Amino acid sequence: MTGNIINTGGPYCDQRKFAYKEKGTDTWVDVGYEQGMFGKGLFDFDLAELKPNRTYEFKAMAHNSKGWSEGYALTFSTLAGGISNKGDVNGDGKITVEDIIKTINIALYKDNPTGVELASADVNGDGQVTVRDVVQIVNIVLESERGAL
Ligand SMILES: [Ca+2]
Ligand SMILES: [Ca+2]
Repeated sequence: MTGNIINTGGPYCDQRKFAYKEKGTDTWVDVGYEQGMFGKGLFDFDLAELKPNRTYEFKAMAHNSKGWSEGYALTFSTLAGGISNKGDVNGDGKITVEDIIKTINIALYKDNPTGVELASADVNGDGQVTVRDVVQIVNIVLESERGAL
């Protein structure tokens, strides 16, 4: 999250923070609270421990002797499942023929994948899901089956 103090309205700001909430809820949670002497400029804060596959709203807030002022609320979404795992497209912890089928469907636009599924299916990391990724996942599956024999 990045906020920008554009105009302090006179005195320096002495406090600044962000507030965020899950979209559709009413309770703003304060994070990244700082005290000090702040003029104009950017400030930011890395938010951790968000739930996957949710939409959040956040706003930047700054305080001076005239009180709190806040920016427009912006929204962002978290990805489903969190971290991608190359080749494990369906996220069950194993790379199997099901992941091959899912990758083929993504490559053929027969599947409407989430961001994490897309990232997991893009095994060679070229930013798109194509037959090349399918081939790599097939090789991973074949190798793991060979190793199991
Ligand atoms: Ca899998
Ligand atoms: Ca790719």
